[in-house]
Amino acid sequence: MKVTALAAHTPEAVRAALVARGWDAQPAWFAATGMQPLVVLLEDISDAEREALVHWGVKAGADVLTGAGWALVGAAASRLAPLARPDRVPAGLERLSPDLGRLLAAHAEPPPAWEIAGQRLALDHPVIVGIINVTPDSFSDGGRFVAVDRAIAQAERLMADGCELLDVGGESTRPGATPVSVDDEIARVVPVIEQLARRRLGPISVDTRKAPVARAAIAAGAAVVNDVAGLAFDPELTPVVAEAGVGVILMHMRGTPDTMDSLASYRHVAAEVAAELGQTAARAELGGVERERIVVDPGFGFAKRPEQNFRLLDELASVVALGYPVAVGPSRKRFLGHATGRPVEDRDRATAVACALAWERGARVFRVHDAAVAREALLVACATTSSR
Ligand code: PMM
Repeated sequence: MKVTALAAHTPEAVRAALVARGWDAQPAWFAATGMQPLVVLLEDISDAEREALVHWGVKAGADVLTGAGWALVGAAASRLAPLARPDRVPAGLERLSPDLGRLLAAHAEPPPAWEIAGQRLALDHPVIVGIINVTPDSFSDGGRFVAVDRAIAQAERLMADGCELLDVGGESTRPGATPVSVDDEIARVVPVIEQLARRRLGPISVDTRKAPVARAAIAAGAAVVNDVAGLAFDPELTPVVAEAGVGVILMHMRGTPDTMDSLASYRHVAAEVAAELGQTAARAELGGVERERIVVDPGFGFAKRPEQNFRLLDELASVVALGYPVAVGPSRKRFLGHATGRPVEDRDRATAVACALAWERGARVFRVHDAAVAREALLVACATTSSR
């Protein structure tokens, strides 16, 4: 007899073993994803539901750990599947089916594309978003044309380095940054977006929390709104996004850039961020934003301490399981400096590694300052995980 351990973190190992033994590709893939172990945390459950779960777990051969109001269920996806089917779910566990069904569907078939205004971005490879910050100092020193020219040069470099989206922002969201008025923010971003659109550089995203800025940016040619506040800062922004049919990045944070550092308190950061982002996305859908246009982002550095950012990165699967494409923006952030000791201007290699780790855990969209080095890391990560 010969015994070989197969990699359990990816269905590719089982798929390859089956295909090597004559299985067809598709059934091999379904069997492989079915065999993959999943762990699901259930909260706000009743005593009767706990009891029903324990009974089911014994029969199904699943691990069930429970306490007052919660249960952790660990089993292969194929064993959990009956719980997600209204016709097969055991009595007393009916309440579980809809959410578990969504989770299993996201696991088996992640979103293939992201719909932005006028185009769809395929997600079978890393989508790199280049950052164009239209910084205030460009205004004090020389006026708008200097800023626009610099932004165009940066955009040309980012596109040449493989970006598929350019994210233009006119408001710093760092803690303690001076607030920018709507008029100033529009005056910063709109001339840049107009010039990018005129030169067919893009598609373009606008990094803003404010409806009037988004409206002006969309009129100038933006196809995506990237909101670090997840549409919670300006109630008028949801209808703007919904009516324009643009793509949207909903980022997780707590409070505002001024208050967020005091709100970085979590018992289990990945589970809480995923739950809060799930609510944010559900609110956006209720407000009329189409599901296919939504990307969620865990918001590295926003209301998170360094060690919390690393936990969140490692446990990104909780956010991926929401079923929306996931974007990450670790670029040059403080937590990377915390691990490497490097200053902000020397964190692009660390950024690239964080992007590769995030890809492997299911992220598909990567917001970076230096696209060339991130792209190399992501090409290696993508080639490693996409053997089919
Ligand atoms: N980070 C910053 C700004 N905008 N948008 C998204 N979607 N995700 C992020 O992580 C994010 C963002 C702050 O970083 P910067 O000041 O270096 O642009």
